[in-house]
Amino acid sequence: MESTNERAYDVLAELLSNGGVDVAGVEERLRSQRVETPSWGFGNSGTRFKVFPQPGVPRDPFEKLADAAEVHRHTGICPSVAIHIPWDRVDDYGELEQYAGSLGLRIGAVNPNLFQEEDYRLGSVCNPDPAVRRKATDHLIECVEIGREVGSDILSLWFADGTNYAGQDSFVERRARMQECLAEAYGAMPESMRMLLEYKPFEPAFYHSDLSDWGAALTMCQKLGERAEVLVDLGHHLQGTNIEHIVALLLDEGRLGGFHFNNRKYADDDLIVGSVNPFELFLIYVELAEAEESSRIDYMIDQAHNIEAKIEAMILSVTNLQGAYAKALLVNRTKLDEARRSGDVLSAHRTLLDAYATDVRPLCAKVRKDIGASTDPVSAFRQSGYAERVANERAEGVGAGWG
Ligand code: LRH
Ligand code: MN
Repeated sequence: MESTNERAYDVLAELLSNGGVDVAGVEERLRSQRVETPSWGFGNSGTRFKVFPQPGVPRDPFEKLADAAEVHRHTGICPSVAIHIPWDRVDDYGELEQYAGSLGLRIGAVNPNLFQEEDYRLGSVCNPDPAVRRKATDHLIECVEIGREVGSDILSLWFADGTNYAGQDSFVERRARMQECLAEAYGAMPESMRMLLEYKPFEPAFYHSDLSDWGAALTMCQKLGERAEVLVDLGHHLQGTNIEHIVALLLDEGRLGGFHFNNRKYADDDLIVGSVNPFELFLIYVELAEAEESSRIDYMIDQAHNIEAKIEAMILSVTNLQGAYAKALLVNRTKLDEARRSGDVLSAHRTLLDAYATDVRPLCAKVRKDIGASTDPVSAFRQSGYAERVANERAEGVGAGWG
């Protein structure tokens, strides 16, 4: 007896193929979608006002990997986990990599942390004090070594560096200091490793940030070398910024290295991706779907689940990304190109709206089933009792967090 989902899928597949969509091709790309989860998204996090600890939060990097494996089990497309150093520092990184392998995972991007030590009050790689820059560069090189040990080929860099008052320091001298430090770290990377530079307009710096926007990051990458690319964190844009345009531009420059997916209503809110502006996420995937076959892009989530259940939030985030990608793959490119060429403004716009308005849930459910994952991941996770089980197992000790 066909389930409702299966019947819904059959109706949708027929509708799409009658509309000229290569349904098998779309499903193949959905099966090969990959999203990397952040180890720190499973730990306690909050705002400057309060961190609300949650029961069952992992107490060490191994338990973070166990939770990430649960996300992969239900979604089928999250086989790698980004780590953050020192939050995920362990005595034996080989053991951590082994454990990840035993869970069907691998360690993804390695994120150094140059924003939580007193020495970095006036910056890390941009600090006026050469001794502080030396310390910061040594940490970057330490993370390159950790990358070698865990089999990672991504060094993912974000700098809190900036100033709080006009006149505090020289923009250009800080930029030269950063380039010198990053060039040394770049030189320490094995040929297989890429360096991702993540920009952010403000916070914790409130007058200027040294890597403030895509232009600052792109031009720094061009100075460093071919294996330096830009990372776009969706929360790192001023209100009114057209992020999909930036994505298209970086793709055209061949320097779009990766994403930190999340969503915001105001600033760097780190909310669940697609929870505030799902249409924007769709438009970003419309640009990616067209160009991604020619470039390697690392899709990562970077969120802080301050009040909501963390594993479920991660699973919901991944299903939102699967949905956005599926809708973007349904755009009738021939019709779009025709409308654009003939200046038919609204026909071009409605071609996107048609794809966006398609309920792709039966398609995503079928694809997840085909790759051995859950048709309805959030419900399956809730029914698994995993959250209750780990809350009991992890009752002792302290949940991991940002410090
Ligand atoms: C900075 C940022 C960066 C991380 C941190 C957890 O806002 O987006 O990517 O290192 O969050
Ligand atoms: Mn980020």
